[in-house]
Amino acid sequence: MTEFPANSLQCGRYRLVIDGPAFRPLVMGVLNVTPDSFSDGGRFTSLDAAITQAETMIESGVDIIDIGGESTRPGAPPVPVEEELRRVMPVIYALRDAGKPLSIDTRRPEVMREAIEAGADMINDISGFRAEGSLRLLRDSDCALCIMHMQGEPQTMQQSPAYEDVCADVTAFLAQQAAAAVEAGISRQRLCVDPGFGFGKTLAHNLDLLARVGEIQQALGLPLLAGLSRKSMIAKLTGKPDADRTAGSLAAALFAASQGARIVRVHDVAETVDALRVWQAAASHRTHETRKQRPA
Ligand code: 7PJ
Repeated sequence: MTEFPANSLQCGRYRLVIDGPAFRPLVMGVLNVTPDSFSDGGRFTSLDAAITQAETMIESGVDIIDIGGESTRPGAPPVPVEEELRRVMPVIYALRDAGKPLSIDTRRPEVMREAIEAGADMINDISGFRAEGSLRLLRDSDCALCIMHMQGEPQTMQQSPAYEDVCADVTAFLAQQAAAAVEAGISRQRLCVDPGFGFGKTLAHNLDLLARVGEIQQALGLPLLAGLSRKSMIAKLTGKPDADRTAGSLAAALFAASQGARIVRVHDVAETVDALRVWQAAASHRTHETRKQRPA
């Protein structure tokens, strides 16, 4: 397994183990907060729905809850900052004592600031903290930062993604933003990186990156988070665009974990936790057997 300078990720109120004998890949569960909706009869708010979903994730063994109030799917229209805050903040207040690290999926410094003040443990930024002032405002907290690579902007990023060398380009961007974070006074122990599957990438780009997750992580010396769950690449590979993407997403998560990814970001938490447990029992048993046969 890759050796890191540190075997933990500083994540607000938590220190997450990301290496060493006690390590197992961490599962980040996606909690999308949609605008309030009214169902027949009673009032069914998005806050109630989000809390229920978070409770289910916790029972299923989630390690980090990733709260997002801005849809960043390809082609999605932008959400005003006030609306993003209105969606996300009540969920942070409702879940901050739930016993799990809370990550906030946002690109906006205003949302980052309020989320950190309310007790968020991690900021997950699909734009890799390119917004002016975002790194500076996080300096004095101890939250984790997930630096993700995205080419272009969500509305247009899938129109014609192009790279000289996708793995080299993505690695260079992540290294540059990690250096900018350190320059801004943020310890490397608070950083993780993400190649940003599906964010300005063709299927071929995504497969190149997935195959080289281990190399990218090694080159940066930072824990890598892989978000493959329900992405369009899964539908493209199965050839069933409208079908359930769970099985394909599980295969992708296990492959990323087998390449050394430290965190997987998923929608299907219970299924992913089970799959990782089985994979890891077999993988660590094999390592153990190999050590017995060939003493160091
Ligand atoms: C990702 C994300 C991802 C990280 C989204 C979706 C689109 N954050 N936020 N990595 N994807 N770090 O879930 O399909 O891949 S939103």
